[in-house]
Order: sequence, then structure tokens, then C-alpha cells
Amino acid sequence: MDVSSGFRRFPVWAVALGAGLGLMLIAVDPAAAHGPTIEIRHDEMKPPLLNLFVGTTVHFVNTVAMPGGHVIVDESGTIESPPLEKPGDDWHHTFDEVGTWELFIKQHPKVKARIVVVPKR
Ligand SMILES: [Cu+2]
Repeated sequence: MDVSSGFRRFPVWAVALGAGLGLMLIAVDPAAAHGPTIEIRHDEMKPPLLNLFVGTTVHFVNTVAMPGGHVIVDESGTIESPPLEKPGDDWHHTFDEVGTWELFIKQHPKVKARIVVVPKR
């Protein structure tokens, strides 16, 4: 498996081919299609940089209690999450366009993450 080539190269098909019906069921498990995750804190989005192929869904998981919730927005105003208030509250967004998104937490504007979306090969 080539682990250096990015998020979209899940070897799910290879696993299924090698192991028959039992593992084919695992291959269609939603968990297997789960994209990258960014953890949300008061002072950090982790990781602060993701390079993705277009069409990738990113999961944002709040890890700390925040009265009123953390809202994730982007500088162009096209992205806005609902308030993520409790640890474990999560939201996802699918990046369907090539480009760079500068995200920040509305309540902590200095806390940023950059999403770089490139075409599929
Ligand atoms: Cu906070």
C-alpha cells in the first residue's frame, strides 16, 4: 500500500478482492468511507492543514465544552457549521470544488485551518 499518495487511495477494493464476501461487507461499512477529521479546541484546529482530492468529506469534531458552541466558518463566507457545543459534537462538509479554503472558528478567529482541494487524478 502506498501511504504517501493521499486520502483517497483506500485499499478497500484490494481487501475485498483478497478476502471474499465477509470482508466485502466491511468494505461497504460507512466507517470505511469516513474521510479525514479535524479536531476542534478553543486554541487549535488539528491538523491545521489538509490537502484533499475534490469530493472529500471532512469531519469536524468538537473536543471541548464551549458555551454557545464553536462555529466553523471560512473567509469567503461560503462555509458555516452549526454550533458545536459539547465534546463529541460533530459536523461534516464535502469539498466539491478545487481551491483553497481558509477556515477559522468564529468564536476564536485566530484559530485557523487551511483546506487545499486538488483535482482527482
Ligand atoms: Cu472555545
